[in-house]
Amino acid sequence: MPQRSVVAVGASLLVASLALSGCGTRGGDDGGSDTGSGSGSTKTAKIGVIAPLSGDLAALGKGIEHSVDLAIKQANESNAIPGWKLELAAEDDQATPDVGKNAATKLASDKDVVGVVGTLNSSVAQSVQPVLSTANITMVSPANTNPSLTQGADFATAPKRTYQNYFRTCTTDSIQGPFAARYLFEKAGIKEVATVHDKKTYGQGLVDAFSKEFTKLGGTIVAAETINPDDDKYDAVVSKIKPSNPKAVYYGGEFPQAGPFSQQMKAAGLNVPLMGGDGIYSGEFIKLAGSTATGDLATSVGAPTDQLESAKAFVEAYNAGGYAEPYEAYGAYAYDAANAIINALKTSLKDADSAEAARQATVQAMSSVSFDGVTGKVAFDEYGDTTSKVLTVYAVKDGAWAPVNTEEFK
Ligand code: ABU
Repeated sequence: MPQRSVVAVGASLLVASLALSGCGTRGGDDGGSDTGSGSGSTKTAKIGVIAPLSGDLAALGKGIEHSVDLAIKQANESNAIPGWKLELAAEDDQATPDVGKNAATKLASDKDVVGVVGTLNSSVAQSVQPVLSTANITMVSPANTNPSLTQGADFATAPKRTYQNYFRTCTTDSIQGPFAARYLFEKAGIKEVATVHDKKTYGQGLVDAFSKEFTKLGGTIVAAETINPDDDKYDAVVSKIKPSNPKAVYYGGEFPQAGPFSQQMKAAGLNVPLMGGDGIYSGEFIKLAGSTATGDLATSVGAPTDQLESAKAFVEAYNAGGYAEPYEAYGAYAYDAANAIINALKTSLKDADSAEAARQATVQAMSSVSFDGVTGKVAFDEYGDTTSKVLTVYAVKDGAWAPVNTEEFK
C-alpha cells in the first residue's frame, strides 16, 4: 500500500520526545512503549488492543497496536482526562478465535481495562465479543467488516444489535461487496466473474455480498470455489475455475492466501485480475503475488490515508514515533477507534473511583461520541456501525497499490 517509510519525517517535538523516553507496556524496541506521563495523573485506566501481533497478519496487527499507542501518548501528554493516566495493554490474538478469547478474558480480568481496540479478524471478534460484553468493556474494531457483528445473523432481513458494547470505525461488507461489484461491472466492464473464498467469516460474507450485487446488476458468477486457508498450493482450484473463462476472480479472504493465489493463477495461464477486499490491501499482498500482480484490485475502507488532509498530523506523528512497522491499512482507523474510547472516557472517568467502575458508563458514553477524526467524521449509528460509507478501489501499479476510485457508497 502507498505509505511513507517509518522514519522521522516532520517530527513533532512532542511525539519525538515521547518516543525517545523509554519504558512502557510492551517492548521498547518499536518506539511504542512509553505512553506519556501527563501532569497530575493519579489513577490508571488501560485501553487494550487485541490483534494479530505475530504470524502472517502481524503487518496489519502491529499497525493497529502502534496507532493506539500513539493516541494514548498524545492523550496523556495533553492531559486529556485530568486525574487519569492512560496505558496500553496489547494482546496477540494470532488471528485465531480461541487465542483471541483468551486475550479478552485476560484483559477483562484486569480491573484497569476500560476499553479495547480490536480485533482485526471478524472470526476472532465473534469469540471476543461475548467476553468483553459480559465484562461491560467497550470494544471498537478498526477492521472487522462482517455485518453480523453489529446487526446479528439476520442482518440482511432483520437487523438487530447483539452487543451494546461493540462499535467499529470501518464500514461493513454489506457495503464493501456491492462497492466492488459495481466497480467491476459498471466501471471496468467485466460481466463474468469467478469467486473464491477461504471459508472464514469475513471471506465468505464478502463473497456473498459481492455476488448478490454482481448478479443483480446483470453479471454472471461463472464459478464459485473455496480454498483451505492452511493450504499454500491452489492449482486444483485454479484448474476448476479456468475452464469457465472468467474475466476476473473475486477473492474473499486475506493477503497471506490471496497473494500466492494470484501468483499461481497467472502462472497457470489464468491471466485476469484478482480482486479482493480490505483483507488483501497490504503491501504484503504484492510481495507474495509477485510481478504478475500488476492490475490486481482491492477495495478498502475510507479514502487513502496518505492523501487525506485530516490524516496529515497522524501520519507525521506516526512517522516521528519511531515505530518499527508502518500503520498499514487500519492504522488510521485504529487511531480513531482509540480516540473514540478516549472521548467517551472524558465523560465516564470524570467522577469515577476506578476504571472498572467506569466500564458501563463508558459503553453508554460511546453512543454520543462524535468528532472529526483522521479518517473523517467518527460517530456510530444505532448498531454501533460507523456512519461513514466511503471506500476506495486500489490497483497494483508499478509494484504498489494505487488508488483509482474513492466514493461514498449510496
Ligand atoms: N476486514 C478484513 C479483515 C478482517 C476481517 O476479518 O473482517
